[in-house]
This record gives sequence, C-alpha cells and structure tokens, in this order.
Amino acid sequence: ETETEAATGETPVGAPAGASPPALGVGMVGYAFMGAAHSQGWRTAGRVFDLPARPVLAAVCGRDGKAVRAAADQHGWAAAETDWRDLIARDDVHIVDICTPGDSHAEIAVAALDAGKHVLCEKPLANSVAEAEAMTAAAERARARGQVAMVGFNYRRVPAMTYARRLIAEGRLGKLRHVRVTYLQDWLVDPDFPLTWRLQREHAGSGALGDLGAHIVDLAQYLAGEPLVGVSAMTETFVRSRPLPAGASAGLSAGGGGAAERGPVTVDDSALFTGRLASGALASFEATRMAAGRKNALRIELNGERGSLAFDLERLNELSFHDHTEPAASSGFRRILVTEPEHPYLEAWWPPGHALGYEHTFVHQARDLLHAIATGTEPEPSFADGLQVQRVLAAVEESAEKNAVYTPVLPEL
Ligand code: SOE
Repeated sequence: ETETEAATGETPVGAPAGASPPALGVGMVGYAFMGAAHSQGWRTAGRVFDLPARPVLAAVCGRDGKAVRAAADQHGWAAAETDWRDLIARDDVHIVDICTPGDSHAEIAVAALDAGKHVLCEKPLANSVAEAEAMTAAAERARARGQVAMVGFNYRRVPAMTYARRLIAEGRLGKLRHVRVTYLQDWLVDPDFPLTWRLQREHAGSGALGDLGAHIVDLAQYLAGEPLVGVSAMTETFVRSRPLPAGASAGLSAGGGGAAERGPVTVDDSALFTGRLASGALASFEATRMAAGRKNALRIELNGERGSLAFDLERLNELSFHDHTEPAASSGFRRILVTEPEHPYLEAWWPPGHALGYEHTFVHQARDLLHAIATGTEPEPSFADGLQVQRVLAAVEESAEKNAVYTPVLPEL
C-alpha cells in the first residue's frame, strides 16, 4: 500500500482501472496568495470535472514549520514539509506545484523533473532567460520519460479567453492588424508600501514587467497564435526606496510599512512597450502597479481584417465581438455572455448566466494539467511557451536600457 492509498483510501495511478479514477498526489511549494489559489484549484477540479485522475493534496511545503502546518490545515493538505527536497522525495507526490517567488523556480523545477515528477510552475517561468532555458531542457528530457511540465499563465483559462482563441483560430477576425493590452493595478501607489520580495530584483527578476507584463505577453501571443519578434520599451521606477517590511511575505494589501529604515527598489514600477508579431501585426502593452483605482484591470483588444474582439478581466464572463463582414448599418460590437455549456469549461459549471470568477481559472488549470498527464500530451502553456515569454521580457529590458530602441526577441541570424 502506498502512502497515497494510506492517506486517502484511493487507488494510485498505474493500478488496474476500477470504478473511480486513479489518484495523483500533488506536492505544493509555497502557500501565500498563489498557493491559496492553487489549493482551491486542486481541491475543486475533481469535484466539478470528470477527470482521468483525481488530484490528492498530499503535502505542502514552506520554510516556517508552524506557518506551513497552519496553511496545510487551512487549505486542505494532508501533510506539511519544511524542505522542498523532502517534498520532491515523497512517494505520494507525483506532481510538484511551484508557487514560490521566481528566484527558486529553476532549482525546484529542474530537481522535480529530474526526480520523475510532473511540474506546474507559477509565472513568470524564471528570473532570467538562462534559467528558463535550463528548465525547458529539463522538461524536454522529462517529456521523453512521459512527464509533463506546465507554466501557470492562468488567464488563458478564463472561458472567454479560451473561447476568443477558438474564434480567432477559426478565422473570425481574419488577418490580425493590432493587439492592444493593458494590465493595471494600484497596490504600489502608496510610497510607504513595504519593500516586499516583489520589489527586489534578486527575488522577483523584474517588477510590473515580470509580474503583470508576463501575463499579457503570454495572452497576446496565445490569442494571436503567433510570437512577438521584436519590441521597443520604456520602463520606470517612480518610487525608488521603500520601508523595509515587517514580515518576509507581506501580500498586496500590506499597507504602509511604517519602518523608518528604507531600502532601494530594484525593479520597475511600470513597463510600456510596443511589439511586432511574426505576421507583421502591431501590438502595444502597458503593465503597471501604479494606476490609482485600477485593482486588477487586464484589458485586451484585437483588431483584424474581418472583425475585432475585446475583453476586460473585471467583466470576465463577457466578450465583445464585432463582425466586420456584417452590413455596416446593423453591425457593431455585441456582447457575448460566455456562460453557455458550449463554451470552454462551462459544461461542468452552472446553468447559463450563472457567472464564474478569478478562482475558476485555477480549477481549469488543474483540470488541463491532469488531462495532459493522462494523455501524455504537451500541456499548454508548456515550459517552451514560458521561455518564449521570458525572451520577450529580456528584450523589453534591453530595449528600455537603450531608451526604446527596437530589440529583436531572438538575436538576428
Ligand atoms: C500581483 O500583482 C498579482 O498577484 C500577480 O502576481 C498575479 O499573477 C496576478 O494574477 C494578480 O496580481
């Protein structure tokens, strides 16, 4: 009997097919905001979707023994570990879910893949292109052994976004001309907001660029179905020093630090850039945590020869669609309520009109990863997709250093 069976009474994967799907143990590293969101996803996916394997919340890991035990109890994990190496070594952990700051992604992901585990890693994939390359190479080696590795760009899994991708792939927008994306938050407006890890380059890699810009670069490339090939960028750090934080992991609503001692902010507060997609379409991006009044405002619009699509995360069950092939007098943007059973993921949820929210993207993420594992297919977004985003982020930083000089995403051959 394995530890999974002992802990849960469920059949492990690989056992003869029975009435209930086999169990797959999840081990999660990190338990703050993203850890809580992922826990919700793992807890719920098997209760809503008909899955090929049932996720079991085997163990959660964090450095502070007391805090991680409390997090395990709060979020439903069977066990707690204080060293991620011990988590990876557990026989009842088949999937390692990385919800830590970016500076530990590469080490944990490569070790987990080399140890034969499947991996889900939060975005951005890494803090540098070199780390992302090493992770992608490890994922490719692991793939040959039947393991999968996915990066957590969860906004792809808002049903309206998945549906938008479907419409674009069907050609409903025709040839793309423009992609326009903004991702605005305001939790850094207060100059006394403490100097948490997200404001330190050695932990976070970059600021609004990696935190929010990574999401919108991924979303733009996913929806357009093609990569960015070059960018021109400006970045700015408006508040250059902040009070040292009281605790290491204060969240987004930590409020004023209060401490007299301040330290340097080593990442961008805001990033603004334009880009060219492989087809020649033009794209623009704005990522900031300095937009007063904007809490989690991700907006995207795509314009093509045959029509346009627009989306606003603050109204995430809706998609605006303009079909430019219709007679001009009666055409115009119309609202599609993305809550029909024919829409992505919706067949398993509530009746039409009964809306979903932010947390459901993590349920869908867990569902899709489990399907990829069961079918042995490359999950989307893969580590290779995360690496492409990382290359765009690096090109943005390089361009910004040269004051918006157009910078290719891949060095020109
Ligand atoms: C903070 O800006 C943050 O939590 C991001 O790190 C997440 O990726 C985003 O989804 C919400 O905002």
